[in-house]
Amino acid sequence: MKKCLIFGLSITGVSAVKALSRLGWDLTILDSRTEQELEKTIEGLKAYENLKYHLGENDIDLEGFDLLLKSPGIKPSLAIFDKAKELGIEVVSDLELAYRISNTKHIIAVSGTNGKTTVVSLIAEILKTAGKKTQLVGNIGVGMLDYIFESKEDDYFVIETSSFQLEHTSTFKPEASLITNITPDHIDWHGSFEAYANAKRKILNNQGEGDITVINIDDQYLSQMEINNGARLIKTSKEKINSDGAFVQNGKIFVSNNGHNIEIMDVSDIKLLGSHNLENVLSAVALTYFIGIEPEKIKVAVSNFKGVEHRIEFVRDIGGVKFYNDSKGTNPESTIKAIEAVEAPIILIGGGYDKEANFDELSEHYHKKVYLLILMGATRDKMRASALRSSFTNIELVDNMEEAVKLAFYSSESGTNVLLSPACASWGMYNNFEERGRDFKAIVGHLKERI
Ligand code: UMA
Repeated sequence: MKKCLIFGLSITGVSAVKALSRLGWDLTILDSRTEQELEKTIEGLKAYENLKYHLGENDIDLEGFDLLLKSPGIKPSLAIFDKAKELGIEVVSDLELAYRISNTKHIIAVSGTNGKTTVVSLIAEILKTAGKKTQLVGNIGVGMLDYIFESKEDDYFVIETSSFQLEHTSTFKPEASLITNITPDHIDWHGSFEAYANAKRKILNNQGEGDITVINIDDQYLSQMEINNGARLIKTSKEKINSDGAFVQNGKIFVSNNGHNIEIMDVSDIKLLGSHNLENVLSAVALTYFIGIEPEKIKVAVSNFKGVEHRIEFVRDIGGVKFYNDSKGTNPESTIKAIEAVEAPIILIGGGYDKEANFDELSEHYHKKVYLLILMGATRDKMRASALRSSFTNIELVDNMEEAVKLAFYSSESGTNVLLSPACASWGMYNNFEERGRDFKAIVGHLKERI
């Protein structure tokens, strides 16, 4: 019987308890939160007997454990991971463990700094339209181990993978991997951009003949990345044509298969806003085409796809003032893309947890379209200082979402677009970006029309 330490008892930990109990493993749970804080979760797991809890700290005597399953959000710099290394105890992510346990042949994994959720959602829609049984799991908010026993060999697993999850993989090998783009993010967790980019690359390292690797070469880092993993390399671009890939010409999306061009659809049929979303569509189109989905099914699914919650999601129009929820804008890059996608004049609500990001490039983008910048959270002063350095001065600081939304509404007039795109994670104010987005939408929902 394997003796496993499950570190972290939230989405990942709960899904691990449920799956690994079925395998009859001996499970101990470690979490820095106290029994009282975890009361509801523990109550929900009471059917699982023989669980051992070690709560209220980040450490435990590791003697006797075979495996340490680390929840992705937990920083790898904690002392317990050094101890695990010394004792030769393997530390894995749920991504690695799910891969080892599952018997599903069709694993599609998507990584990248931005656009992952849109791309996996689109891929899943295309597969479903083509009649394939598909599970969408991972960083999108669904535990990786949730469906492994229900799934059959021919089912498709579409996995949104984060750098946190990829970092602790060793044998994970998807049949199709895709990287959307790589720009600096999560430096506080990984320690450096290089370490972050290397974690993302792990998605394709074990691939080989018979597999496909899809990359977006409109991204500067990816366009220069050397890939020699033996898989078929598919490149997508809004401009450049590759013999194996997807591209745009005369307002149409084409796939090129060994230099043979196949028309997929008109760009004007895409309902998603912004040129970054065109890149996302190209990625999803290329991946699904090269795993054998019919072009007609791809066209139908992409044309019907209206986007994902919390990603430049249209919320409400009050007398010509439109509200957009881009709570998933958790880094400066994605907020730049949201600013580019939404029409001016924009009132931008930003700020949140400090991931040690640099906001200077973002600040340069305010001038183009942003009329007023409303900042909250731990980064508000840092973001304000950066905006001032770029000579953008129309800035207000607030303490919470309600103040931010009300101030935005009172400062707006018909034609203004109010955009929540924080450029930061939600922690410190919320448990996750979904909660932040829902709070924004609820507050916007309660605003009264002006007379
Ligand atoms: N904990 C400790 N000690 C610590 C830190 C945390 O014990 O030092 C405990 C917490 O008390 C809590 C648990 O660990 O009980 C939290 O674990 P977690 O942060 O890994 O959260 P999960 O709920 O398991 O969700 C994770 C992903 N979260 C993160 O990577 C931060 C979810 O991605 C993912 O959907 C889920 O697994 C299923 O795969 C969220 C995310 O924010 C959406 N991702 C980042 C992003 O998109 O930018 C990477």
